[in-house]
Amino acid sequence: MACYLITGIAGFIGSSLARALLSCGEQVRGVDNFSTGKRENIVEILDRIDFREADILDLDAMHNSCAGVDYVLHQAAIPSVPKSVLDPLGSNRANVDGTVNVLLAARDAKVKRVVYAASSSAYGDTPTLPKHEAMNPDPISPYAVAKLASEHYMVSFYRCYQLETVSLRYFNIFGPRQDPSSPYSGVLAKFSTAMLRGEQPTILGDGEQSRDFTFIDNAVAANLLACKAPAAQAAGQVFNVATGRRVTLHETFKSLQGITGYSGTPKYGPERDGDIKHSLADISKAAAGLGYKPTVEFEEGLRLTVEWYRKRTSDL
Ligand code: UD2
Repeated sequence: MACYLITGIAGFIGSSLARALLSCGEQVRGVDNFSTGKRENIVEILDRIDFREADILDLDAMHNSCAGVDYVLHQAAIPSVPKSVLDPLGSNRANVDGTVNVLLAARDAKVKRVVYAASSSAYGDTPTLPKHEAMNPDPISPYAVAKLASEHYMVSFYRCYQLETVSLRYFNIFGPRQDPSSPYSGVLAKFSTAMLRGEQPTILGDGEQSRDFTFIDNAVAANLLACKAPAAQAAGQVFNVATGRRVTLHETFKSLQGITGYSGTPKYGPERDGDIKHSLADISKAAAGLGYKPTVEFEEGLRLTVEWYRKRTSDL
């Protein structure tokens, strides 16, 4: 049994990782400051995890949290492009300074490996598709810059201190427990819940933008593989975590009409500042280096997600 520290454990991805690790019989410790995470995401597992309410900006708390840990899964972040455009300093603090704290604490505690939640936003709006890891990054939003800076810190800590680090560039992860209620929530959480309530979702832009939407179980599997992959293949490396297929918002809206039964039309609003037009991953590096293979395709993931929200529509 290994001990895992999950930063951002009360978030959508952090709490999903915790559940998966518990079901494998692993020991789970977690930190969260509830800035975007929610207590309800971990309430059912609180008696089985070592939870500490703490901010990753608190270096002492990070040192305490890393003591005796084998693997750190660093998910804590302020994950939003538009929020970072409004508050670049706040984004930088959480997404860069916070990461450096986690790395320092992990280095000092001699953890075996740190796996980091990087972002596909690092690629920016370069026209080449699919995006592969050897391409030059070209971030647009402050969020994308911060996520890329933290990736560089991951590599730096491997080179300077031999702390094994792996960055996973998540491509629009979605699924149960993703918060639909904030103005900065992911589009699938917002669309699914709006359409279940019979409300019009808002498409920002022309609806022809596309994403490699990736169901949560695939991201969870990638993290577990990234902990165990041989260092020669994984340490100091960056990997795309995606499905290798993209869908437009219009296509997504149509799929959701079928699943939710919503028969109305969408509204349209202005394109967001810092938005990316098309995003699609080449996942061959993760396949070769980590043994990663997506197991849940987009439509199936969408069905599972809507089912989960449907059971909770009364609370939405
Ligand atoms: C970026 C990253 C993603 C992750 C995420 C964290 C890219 C390609 N992806 O996601 O990997 O790091 O940031 O937040 O950079 N939209 C609407 N209506 C809405 C909400 C959104 O039309 O109500 C549009 C939005 O303008 C965008 C698309 O939906 O074109 C996806 O938006 P999102 O906020 O779900 O995710 P995105 O792509 O900014």
